[in-house]
Amino acid sequence: MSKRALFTAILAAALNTTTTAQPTPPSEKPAGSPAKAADRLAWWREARFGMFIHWGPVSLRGTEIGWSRGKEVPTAEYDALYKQFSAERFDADRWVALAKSAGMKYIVLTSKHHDGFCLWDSRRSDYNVMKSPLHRDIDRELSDACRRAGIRFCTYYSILDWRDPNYPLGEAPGGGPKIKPDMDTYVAGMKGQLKELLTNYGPIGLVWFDGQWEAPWSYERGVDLEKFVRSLQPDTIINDRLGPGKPGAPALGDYATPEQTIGGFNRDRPWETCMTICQQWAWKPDDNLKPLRECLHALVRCVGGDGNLLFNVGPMPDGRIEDRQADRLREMGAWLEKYGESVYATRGGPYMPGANLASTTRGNAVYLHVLAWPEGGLRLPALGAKVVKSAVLTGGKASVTQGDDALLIEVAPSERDPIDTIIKLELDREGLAIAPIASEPAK
Ligand code: JFZ
Repeated sequence: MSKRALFTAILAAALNTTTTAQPTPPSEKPAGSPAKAADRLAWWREARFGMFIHWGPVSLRGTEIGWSRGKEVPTAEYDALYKQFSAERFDADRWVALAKSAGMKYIVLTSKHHDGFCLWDSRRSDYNVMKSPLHRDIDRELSDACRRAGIRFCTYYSILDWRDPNYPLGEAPGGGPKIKPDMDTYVAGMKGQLKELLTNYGPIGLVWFDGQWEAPWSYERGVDLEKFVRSLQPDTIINDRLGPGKPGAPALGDYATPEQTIGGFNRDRPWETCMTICQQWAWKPDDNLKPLRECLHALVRCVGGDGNLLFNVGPMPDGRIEDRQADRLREMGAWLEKYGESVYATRGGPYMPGANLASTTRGNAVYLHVLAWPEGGLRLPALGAKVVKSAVLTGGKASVTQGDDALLIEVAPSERDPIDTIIKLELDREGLAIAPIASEPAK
């Protein structure tokens, strides 16, 4: 071997890459190709955990954002709330610091929800935060704070707008019928707003569309919108709520968005569950807060299914996030601080999530998250790989018995973790090379 080849080999080993498998340069990957999508999605897949924020003048009432307009809150009243929206205690750095201490890697802000209120300084609508006593560009402050902290800033944008006079459904500003709505004019305005969001606030990690299900919208408009977003930020990720599905046509967007439920195991189509830490998306006084166990199980079940969790908080009208919600998030962060190796940058499987178990894998390691212990220990179908080493990350020792058809895992009751006993198995091969296995024993 020449000196140069030897040097290259050592460097490659140090970087843990091979000299043969060169990734295709981005320029050679056609836009819209699966390889391009995989590149785009890489950071997000590793991140696994993000913060969703639903906020706006409606928090003054404590009712649901968008949906309570013209229902619990009469339309004229709802539309006038922005005049009292002062949020004196809004502090972007505090929100971002909280997300960070929760172990979250990205933040998705409701820049515009179904009620049409814009949290940024939009030239395309007077119904925006600069017209409130708050008078601060929330997207600006939050995106800047995110950049400082190394968190990806992302935006939620509702395709439907029940207040906009040009959008054909909903009620006119202040209530009553809309006089001459026009969808093409509306879409032009929407693109104008998206152009503001996608050019004035730095790189946007992802665009979380919503409100795509009403009749004025269509699959074709979704295709056009996806192209438009990519023309402005080719590397941004886009969720699937870009439009209604169309039989036989390709799915829109980069990933699926199960809501308030854990997505099913899927290693092909990326997905992200969005879920509230309480029950309502926007802040509601004394809303039911999920216990820590439920929060962590949601996270672990998502990751075990090869998905992400976008966990939602609703800040209060004064701009602060409730202490009890913040405490819960920090508890999750403390847990991730200890056991993050079994979550971040892992893939779901090889065991698919079941009643008692979720599992994740990275390299030759497989992490078993035991969420409940069956009588007589955990009895799983065989892995089809040899376990060469085991450890219990949450403390104690596991006995691992490898049979031809079954893998038996036992941890003494006193050493089981009440929330999640995490057992790390080292295999004789890569966990991802193993085809997904049902986690219930074969009958
Ligand atoms: C949507 C929003 O409507 C909701 O406010 C929140 O932002 C969530 C993340 O996404 O969820 C929906 C969408 C559609 C219906 C209900 C909730 N629907 O058609 O009944």
